[in-house]
Amino acid sequence: MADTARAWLAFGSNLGDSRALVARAIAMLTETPDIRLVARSSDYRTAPWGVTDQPAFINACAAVDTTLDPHALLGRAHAVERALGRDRARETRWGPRTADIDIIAIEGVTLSAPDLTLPHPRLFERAFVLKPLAEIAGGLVVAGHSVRDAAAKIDATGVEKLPLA
Ligand code: PH2
Ligand code: MG
Ligand code: MG
Repeated sequence: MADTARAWLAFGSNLGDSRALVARAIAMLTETPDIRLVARSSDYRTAPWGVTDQPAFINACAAVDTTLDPHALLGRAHAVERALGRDRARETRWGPRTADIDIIAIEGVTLSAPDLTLPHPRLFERAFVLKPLAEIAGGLVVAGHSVRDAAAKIDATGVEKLPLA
């Protein structure tokens, strides 16, 4: 059997029915045998970061176990984004999108490729990732930093945990 690694993923949407799109993205990505859903956070409504003049996002995080290598996992994530209406050719950096799936970290992997850096280089700047991630992986240590501690310290203004839909 192929090796299995734990991976932590961040999901976001701020176009269309964003809560449904995030749920759909998690379901589509994990309905294949080589990516198994381990845990999923609550949804969060979050103020836009980076480009602030755009609608609020829905964000969530998930933990998965996968036999895929990092680039194969990224390819699956991009395919799900496309299936949910995302068109990378027509969007701006940090701008509005129907579905965004970011790989935050993969157990035992550090990687610096043109299309993928692991762990995610902006994790510790982003309350919209740290808060949901701490809910499902508080004990996780990324690049020597505890996710739980970082989530407790970061300014989380505009990050609101939502009740189950
Ligand atoms: N994603 C971005 C840019 N800004 N802001 C929030 N709150 N949540 C996001 O997921 C997000 C963002 C680009 O991927
Ligand atoms: Mg992305
Ligand atoms: Mg993103």
